[in-house]
Amino acid sequence: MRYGMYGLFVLLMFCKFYLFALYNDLMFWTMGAAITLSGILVLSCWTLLLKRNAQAVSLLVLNALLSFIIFADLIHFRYFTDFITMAVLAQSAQVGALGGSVSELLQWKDLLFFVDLALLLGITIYRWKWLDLQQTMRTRLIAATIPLLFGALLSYVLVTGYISQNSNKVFVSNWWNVSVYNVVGLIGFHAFEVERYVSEQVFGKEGPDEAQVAEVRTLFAEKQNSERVESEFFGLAEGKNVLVVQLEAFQNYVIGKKVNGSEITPNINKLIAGDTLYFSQFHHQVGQGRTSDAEFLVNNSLYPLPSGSVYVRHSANEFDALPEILKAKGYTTAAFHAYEKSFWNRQVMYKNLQFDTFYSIDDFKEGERVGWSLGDLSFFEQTVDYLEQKSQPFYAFTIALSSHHPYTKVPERYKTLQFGKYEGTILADYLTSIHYVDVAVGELVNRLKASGLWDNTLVLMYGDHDSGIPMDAEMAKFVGEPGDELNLLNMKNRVPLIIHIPGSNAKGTYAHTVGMVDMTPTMLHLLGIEGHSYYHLGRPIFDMQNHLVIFRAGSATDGQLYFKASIDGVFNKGTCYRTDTRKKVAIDQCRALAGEADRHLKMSDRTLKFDLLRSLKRERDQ
Ligand code: GP9
Ligand code: MN
Repeated sequence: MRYGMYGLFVLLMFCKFYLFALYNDLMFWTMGAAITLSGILVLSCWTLLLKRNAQAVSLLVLNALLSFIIFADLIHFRYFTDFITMAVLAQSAQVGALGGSVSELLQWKDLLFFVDLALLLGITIYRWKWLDLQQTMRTRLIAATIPLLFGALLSYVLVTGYISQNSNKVFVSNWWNVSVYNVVGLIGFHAFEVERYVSEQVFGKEGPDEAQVAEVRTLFAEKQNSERVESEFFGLAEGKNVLVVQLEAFQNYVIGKKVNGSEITPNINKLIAGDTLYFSQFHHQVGQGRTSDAEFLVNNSLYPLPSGSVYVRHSANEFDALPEILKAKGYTTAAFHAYEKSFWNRQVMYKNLQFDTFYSIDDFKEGERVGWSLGDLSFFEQTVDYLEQKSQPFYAFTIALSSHHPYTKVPERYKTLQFGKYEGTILADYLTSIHYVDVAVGELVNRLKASGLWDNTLVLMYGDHDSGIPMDAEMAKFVGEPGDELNLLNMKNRVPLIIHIPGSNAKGTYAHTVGMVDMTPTMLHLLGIEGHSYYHLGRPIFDMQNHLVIFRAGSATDGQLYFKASIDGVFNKGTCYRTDTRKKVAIDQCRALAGEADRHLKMSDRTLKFDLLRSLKRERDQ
């Protein structure tokens, strides 16, 4: 009978996890089913050690507990397309946000998660009077060990099999909780997430000591001093709306270039030739957090993490974020991205950064699909419709997506470029999708002009990161770029930055070295907001001087030198180039540059790891 109860428990729980996947349209069969079964066995095997009545009660309690967790995840998922995480539990505001709508999220079919409990309670009470069968502890030990070993081994084989076939990126970068769930199931996801949270937030918290905090303070103080840039651009866009347009994988080398006689980006080229500023030596600085790192850099002026995304790992931290700063100055803030709202943990992070509203895929009408989701053309059109309704001034942060790897899903009518011998290659697909995005940008600008927004909105447009396409000298030549070693290296890091300042005829191309970390201070500068009390690691780009640009892997450039860090981070194994001759020079010449890069990254990491802005901001605001 005790095995009967155990078997019944395993079956019931398996069905509930299956229902959870079914209700939420998530993957389950094969990998999901096997990993779920192994999880249930490991979690419950200990009950076989108990005497019969104690076992029945334990199974009942365990069932109730797991059912409650599945149910809570179910409700949360219906609303947020995400599972409950420790960070969400820690951020009571999130739970509060759902508060009002919980009753609307409940459905009658959810009762299926609980009907068995009443029945099992009945059976347990009914059997209570029966004599406990005497089983030796030894028999019980063997009975409990079997599901434990089987379950543990099964999970081990499944997860290590997955990692060796793919990689462990899904756990390290952790771009989407649903992707982790697809590998390890719901029990596995919570085990993974709780372990990471506890090791980072509970055990990883010792320190920093006073000296370490002092080092962080010193760096911020240096930056705050260098924020005081005198320029004719200060306050040029004071009181105006701000629209940031982040374009997916949009590299700088396509700007102004032709393939077989046709411009790749005719609309953007026209924009650059008109009343906009174009920064040709603007660098992305993202790490594993890719799009989310670009968003983070641009809105917070801190560096991304050495592994994973700040959006996922530190979404509960305190930041000196641009939306928060602008909100305090009376701005309405909104983020727009036509994709799942839980991807990169955006909906949690956006609340924290103080975006009032997040328009995700749920808020966009159906339209032409390109790549992963709604095409940028329709995305921009609908975004402008929303912007027209916004109270002003607004800060709108928009993230386009159509030019996402693998660049293959562009509708036929945009496939007008000819690629000669590169026809059919990933480079051709990439340039075609960029060409489509250019059409979308052209339409965005038309709409902004037609709605009158163009004349009272500061618009900043840039690419989020590289395309991931390895370029050789011949490919570089094909897109009109020099094929030397340094340029091939740096082509990857350069994305375009275009700024439209309303009501001014500021224009021209600027070729000093700048980076994403400079964006928040730059926007504050244009808006006429003194930036020197904020905790940012960038500086306004209107000093018209080369800036220190640091890449996450420890490479860096100051406009004169370019230091390429080695994979293992050993300084002497790195490479040092001069940017004017584009030739390698003795590694020692890059020592100071590499040291500064290392210091900035370390201080930024420390700030994030220990949530130092919480106390620094408190001291400042007192
Ligand atoms: C999807 C988008 C993905 O929301 O952010 O882009 P990626 O991070 O893979 O570049
Ligand atoms: Mn991206």
